[in-house]
Parts: sequence; C-alpha cells; structure tokens
Amino acid sequence: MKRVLIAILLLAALLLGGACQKKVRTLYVFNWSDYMDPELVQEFERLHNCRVRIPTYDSNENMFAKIESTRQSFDIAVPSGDHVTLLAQKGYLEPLDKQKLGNWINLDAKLLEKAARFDPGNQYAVPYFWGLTGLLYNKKQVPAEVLATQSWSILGHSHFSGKQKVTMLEDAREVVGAALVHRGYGVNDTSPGALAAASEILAIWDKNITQYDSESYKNEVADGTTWLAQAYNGDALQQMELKEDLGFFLPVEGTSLWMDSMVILKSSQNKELAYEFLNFLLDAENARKNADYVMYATPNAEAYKMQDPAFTGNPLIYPPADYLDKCQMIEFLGDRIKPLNDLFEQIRMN
Ligand code: SPD
Repeated sequence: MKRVLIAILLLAALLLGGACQKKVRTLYVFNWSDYMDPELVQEFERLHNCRVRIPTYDSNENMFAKIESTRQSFDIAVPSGDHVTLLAQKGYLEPLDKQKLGNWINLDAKLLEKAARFDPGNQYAVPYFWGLTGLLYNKKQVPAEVLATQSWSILGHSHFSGKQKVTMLEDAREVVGAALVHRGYGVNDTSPGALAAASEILAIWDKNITQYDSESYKNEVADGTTWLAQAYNGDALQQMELKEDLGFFLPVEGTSLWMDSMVILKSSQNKELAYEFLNFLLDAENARKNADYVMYATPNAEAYKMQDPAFTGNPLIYPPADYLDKCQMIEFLGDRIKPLNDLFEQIRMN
C-alpha cells in the first residue's frame, strides 16, 4: 500500500512539474547579415524570456527562394521593397495588426508614404532601414587620380585591367541598375534601348570584375584582396569604422535607393512574439541604437531626432536632397524583371 502511495505521489510530482515547465519560445528572424545590433537582440531575449535566432542571407533572391522552398518556418523576414510586393502577392505575408504595434507612431509619415508604393496601405511591411549603393575602395590600392571622376565608370578603369581586383554585388537590380544610371536611364527602365545600353557598359566593366558577390567583399576590401567593390552604404561604413584605409563614395550620376522592411510571415508559429519584437525595434531609443550600430538611415522619425549629428550629418548615410533627386527607388517590376535578370545572368556567366 505504502509503495503504491509513493508511486502515485511521484507520478503526480512528475506531471505537475511538466505542466509548470514552460517551453522557451524561439523567434526566427531571417535577416541580412550585419543588420541588427546584437545587444538589442539579447535585451529582447532577456525581457521576454525567449530565444531569438537570426539566420542570414545576402540577397533578396536567396531569401525568397528559401522562404518558397524550405519547410523551416521563419517568423520574420526583412525584404527590400520590391520583394515585399512579391511576397505579398504570393500570399506569404501576415497583414499587420497595428493595434499590436504601439510604436508604429514613431515612423516617419513621409517615408511611410514612400513605402506604400511597394506596400499599398502599409498593410504588411514595417520600414526598417533605407539605403543607397555605391563604391567601396581601399585607399592603398586605388590612387586619387583613378577616383577623381567619382563616377560608376571607374569600374572599367584601366588601373584594374587584368588585376582581378574588382567586385560587384550579386544582385541583378543593383548591377544592371548601376549601368542604367551611368547611361542616363532610371533603375527601373527595362525598355530594350535602356537594357542594350546597360549591356554595352556591363560588358566593359565585366572585364575587370572578378566576382559578383554581396558578402565576402566586406572583409576582402579591408584586407586588400579586393581593391574596389560595389557596396551597400551601411556595410561599407561599418568596414570603414574598422579600417582607416577604406573609402566609399556615392557616384555622381546617382544610384539606386531601397528600403528594407520587417514582415511577419503567414507561416509564423510565434506571431505574438513577432509583434513584440517589431514593436521593440520600433521603440525610439532601440531604433536609434540599432541605426547607430548598422550605419543605415532610419525611417523612425523619433530615433532620427535622437541620433548624434555624426550620423545625421553624414552625407553617405543621409545624402542631401539634391543628390537624392538623382536616385530612384528600386521598384517591383513584375514580368518586366525577366529581360533584366537575363542580362545579369548573361554577363555573370560570361
Ligand atoms: N547588410 C545589410 C544589407 C542590406 C541591403 N539591403 C538590400 C538592398 C537591395 N537592393
């Protein structure tokens, strides 16, 4: 009898213990690399007693392919504007419940209007950062006379001939976009004339290009393996903080503009936690801290007000209006993307 009683008590203790033991939730944030202050992530984990995992990608195309093909379910992703439209059209995104985003109010109304061009009604996307694409170089390897024009044309400069020291991004919109802008077209122009002009110039640049890559150039320009690389501005500035031999410019002709946003995926298993995370990042002080860390431009108006002039006055992060007038936001092209992608593949595979 006594043994039976002990067994019952043990069983009850086990069952009660199991019920009280709450499973630690894990939030999966599928993000670009070097695109979030890790201290903020730790702070969120501490506040919400959860884990945040951040698998990374280096292009919108890779992010999209992974979301389409993988069974792994991410809670949040960070697509650029054109890919927000694509993901929304495919039905992969959760419409935002703004009631759960008290800090939405911190976002800049003018930038929300711009975001509405790729996300009508600001239904799905929480603007995260915006940026521009330019050229990162190693001052020891690229003399001032080569840099003098501050133009995209230096990609084809004879200084680099036969050296295998130049890279461009693994990003069709950025590569073809740079050639389009250099030839006086807009980044979203896919007319046969515009693409023919881009093709002509890309064939010249390609003679100097050793690889189309969006990740390894960051360290390689710093260590001198690469001398000149097409680069996203914040990534370039992060490297420049670490190494003084580096320089970066936004080409005189203009460049592409883009805005990356946080979206909640319909397949998310942790939607409530995902909302908490987005709201946490929208908090003015957290958004300021994040912007200082990644060195991209914040769409959070309250965070912008709190940023040091060392950031807000840096024309490589927040360029002046007359420069922005020469730039165009990368837009969703629908079926018009095909000839542009074909051109990029043809150049890349050459
Ligand atoms: N390391 C963060 C890179 C962010 C790049 N944004 C996407 C730009 C797409 N044209």
